[in-house]
Amino acid sequence: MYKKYLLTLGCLMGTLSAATAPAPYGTLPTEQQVNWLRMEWYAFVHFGLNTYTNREWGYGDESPQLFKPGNFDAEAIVRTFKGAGMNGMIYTAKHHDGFCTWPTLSTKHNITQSPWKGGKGDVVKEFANACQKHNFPFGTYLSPWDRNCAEYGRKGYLDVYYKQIEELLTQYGPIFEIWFDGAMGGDGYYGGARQNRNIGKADTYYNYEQVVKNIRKLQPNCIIWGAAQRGDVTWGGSEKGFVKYPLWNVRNNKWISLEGDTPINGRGWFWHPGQERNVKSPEHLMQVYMASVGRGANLILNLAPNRDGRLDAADVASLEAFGRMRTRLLAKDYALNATVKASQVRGNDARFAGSALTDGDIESYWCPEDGTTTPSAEILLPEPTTFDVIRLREQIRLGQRVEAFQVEAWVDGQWKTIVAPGTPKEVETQFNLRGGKGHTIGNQVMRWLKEPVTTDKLRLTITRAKACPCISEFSLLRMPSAEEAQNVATSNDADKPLSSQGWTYSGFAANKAPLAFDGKADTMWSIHRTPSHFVVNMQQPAMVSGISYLPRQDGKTQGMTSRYRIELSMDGSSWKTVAEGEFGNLRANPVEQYVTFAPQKARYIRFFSTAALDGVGSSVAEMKIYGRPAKN
Ligand code: FUL
Repeated sequence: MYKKYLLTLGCLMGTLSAATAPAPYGTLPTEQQVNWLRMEWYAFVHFGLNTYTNREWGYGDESPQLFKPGNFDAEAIVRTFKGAGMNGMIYTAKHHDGFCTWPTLSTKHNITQSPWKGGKGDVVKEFANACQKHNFPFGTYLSPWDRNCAEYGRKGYLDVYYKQIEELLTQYGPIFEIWFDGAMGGDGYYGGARQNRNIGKADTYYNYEQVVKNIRKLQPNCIIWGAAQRGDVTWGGSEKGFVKYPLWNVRNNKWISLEGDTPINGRGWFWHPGQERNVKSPEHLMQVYMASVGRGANLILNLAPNRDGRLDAADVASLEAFGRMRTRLLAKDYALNATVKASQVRGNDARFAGSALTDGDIESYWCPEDGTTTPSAEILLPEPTTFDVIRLREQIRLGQRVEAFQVEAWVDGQWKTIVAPGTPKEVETQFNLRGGKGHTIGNQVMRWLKEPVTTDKLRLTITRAKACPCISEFSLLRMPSAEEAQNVATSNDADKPLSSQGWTYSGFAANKAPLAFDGKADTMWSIHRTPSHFVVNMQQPAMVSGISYLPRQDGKTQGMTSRYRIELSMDGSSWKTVAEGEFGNLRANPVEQYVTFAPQKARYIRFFSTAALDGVGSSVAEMKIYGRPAKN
């Protein structure tokens, strides 16, 4: 009785006491870096003159006449990527050979000189448009090294290069990532000089400090790859796709995350005749995934269109089979909703309780008191469960903290170590995948056990950390075979519109708000007022990741919402702004518009129409809210 009383008191104090959140530790990621890490994997597309010359690096003297992809279909390519569950694509707008695949004004060596579409084509635009249409992030690769340009290695080239950066970042909508490759200097055509050119230090020659500043101005959300370590992310260290583990995002006091890169085809980054013999198997791709994403990096996987402008069937088959395996792997977390008994909870505050580990919400986290760096938590499953992959996440917004962890399973009446804590010397390189040790966590780490384990009780112990750990997820997954995954439908989670059944609305002209969610383009929410807003109460919380907006379709532009702000809330009273901006080019092209943001848990969405075309008003013909259902 006394014990029970104490327990109740404890719980009461737990809910009443409001512990302060831990102070951030060390260098933190930017919001853009956090969002980027959550993209996990996306496609690389190498496509240009090398596609026609059977080369990986063009010399710079190739004739633009070679470029004629008769059946190029950017949308088909984007659909393939998206269908496989990829979360974006990056296209080589210019590779080292200097051929610009868009009608740039910076050099004559560009697409207008090719026979494709009578010199009126623009590959960058076709990819960018297809991506926008499918709500698929688009990025670009612009080789700093240019073996065609006569001025390369001299000051004159910089004007050319900066102009190219500016064109790509101002004419093609949002660019989620831009690559500044490290390969540079050496021999090349250089306008006919056919010389060796040495640029000295790339950082100095290209003036990356200034380049980065300019990009931040043009597209503040764009992730910068490379740029002599001045960017946001950098090379994972091998073109096989793996990154080294343990993985620390902070180096030299800067947060720079890693991206593992590899082509799906063993022949190289560009398309080569006969390459169907070299396609990597879905199982191999899973190893790549586990050794990149599974170690806390992102993965960029290259698929090269062929001379026709299409992806090879063999590459696509392997991509899709791997995509199904990945979807199946992530589809079920066997620890979801499991009870958690933590050794310590910060201020006994429910906000920092162990249950955050298994609540499916990547923002909430379990955290002990300051000064406690080796806490543990028992995870109690409702029944014996079999799994072979363990995934952990840290709340990286508070900094990367964990150096080593251990996982034990209760088997045959005793604790058995299934992930042993790593020591700093045991660095994982290559693909030594199964049975790996527990080192860093970061955004996420997946450990693939030597063999499946069956248990109903586990214990997670953080064995070394730089500050009190903030762990947001503990998941148990099961690795499928390619056969098991055969019939799995893949899709991009973030891409599913939530059903509007049962939703209620408030705000301005609330009685008309349902018309924005009725699937009918010819009915709309509208009001003679700017700014204005409506609130959607979804009744159930969801991890919300974006919206789509269809402007009024009746041919009128008056009161057409052209600027927006989106806020989310769990309780309908405290709100967080997740996106604001402009819906561009509506007058000429009032097509469906998409806004995406990092998934966040919300029950209420408040949509503000903050500006309108042609006078006062606010209107929405149709809106969809994207995300996936979440727990209360
Ligand atoms: C390297 C380049 O030299 C390769 O050709 C390829 O583009 C790869 C992704 O990056 O540094």
